[in-house]
Amino acid sequence: MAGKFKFTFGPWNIHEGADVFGPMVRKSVSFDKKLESYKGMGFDGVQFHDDDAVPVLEGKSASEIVTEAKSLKSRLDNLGLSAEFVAPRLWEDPRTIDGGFTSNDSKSRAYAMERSKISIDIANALGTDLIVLWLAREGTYIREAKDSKVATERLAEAVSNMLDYNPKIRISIEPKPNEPMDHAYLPTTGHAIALGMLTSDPNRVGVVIESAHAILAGLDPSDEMGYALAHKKLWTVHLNDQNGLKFDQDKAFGSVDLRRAFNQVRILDKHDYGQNGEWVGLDVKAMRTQKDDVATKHLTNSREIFMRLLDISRSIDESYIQKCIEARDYEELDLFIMKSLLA
Ligand code: XLS
Ligand code: MG
Repeated sequence: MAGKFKFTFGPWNIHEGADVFGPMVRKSVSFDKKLESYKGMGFDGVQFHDDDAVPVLEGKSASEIVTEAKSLKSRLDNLGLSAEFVAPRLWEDPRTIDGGFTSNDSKSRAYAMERSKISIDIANALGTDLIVLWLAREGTYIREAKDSKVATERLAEAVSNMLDYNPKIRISIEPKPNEPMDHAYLPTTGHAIALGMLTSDPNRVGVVIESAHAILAGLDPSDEMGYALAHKKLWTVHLNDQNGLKFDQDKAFGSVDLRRAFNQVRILDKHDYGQNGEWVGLDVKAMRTQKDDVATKHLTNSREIFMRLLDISRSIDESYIQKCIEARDYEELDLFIMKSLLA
């Protein structure tokens, strides 16, 4: 238990505070200013959507896109930052109203595929082999709208096409059970890993586990992580927190349930997460009430909580835990963990 962790977040995690019920409440921070803030806050890597890296993809040729991505790569190099992954943003275009890969319209499916290939080119130019697929609209509002067997086959085919397009990339699927859809096709870690088995190269398909998404599925994020670790499929994480079954809150890590956060840190540390270059990614939103000059505290707080929980986990009396387990005295273990968190 002595590994070192390195952290990332995406530029969308510094935001203006708009929500579905109201407009922006903070000034926009330029992309360059955001990048300049990473190191000072203790972050060494950046997560990207395709159009975070190359804004306004529409109308640009493939070579223009790659040139722009390469110039971003040198800016990252100058700042001492690495790109962690690139994710195609498949949920905002009018062509993906009914989903991308699982759309009933073949033109939409073709668009989703083209856009995903562009993301791969961008990742390549940014020097990362990791593609994240958060499949926002791959699901339904009503059961009868799509055929779930066909949809699953279409997802597998799309992932295979991406793998075949570039033999070096790895794809981490980010499961989420709902929102924006009523039901999403890849709701859990198990679904994501199993989908990988239907593709042309299962070895290159893994998962990213977002704490809030697991909680929304009624699952414990640390157990989901353990499941993925056992399959050697946990290639990145999106840590945050979530207060029960409601909209996806992306709260600061540990801010709702410290013990749940503790167990995520613990399972990662116990099984040497990071030894193969995996990053600790955050996906957190600032509260809308936060003023401009203090609108990055959710990021630094999340990182601080991770490090403090790591300290607790590493200094805890493991032999006492073992004793409780041997005696099958889980009440005693329960209190011991709570006291350790209170200390
Ligand atoms: C949204 C997702 C998104 C992905 C990247 O809920 O978490 O942020 O991580 O597309
Ligand atoms: Mg996420």
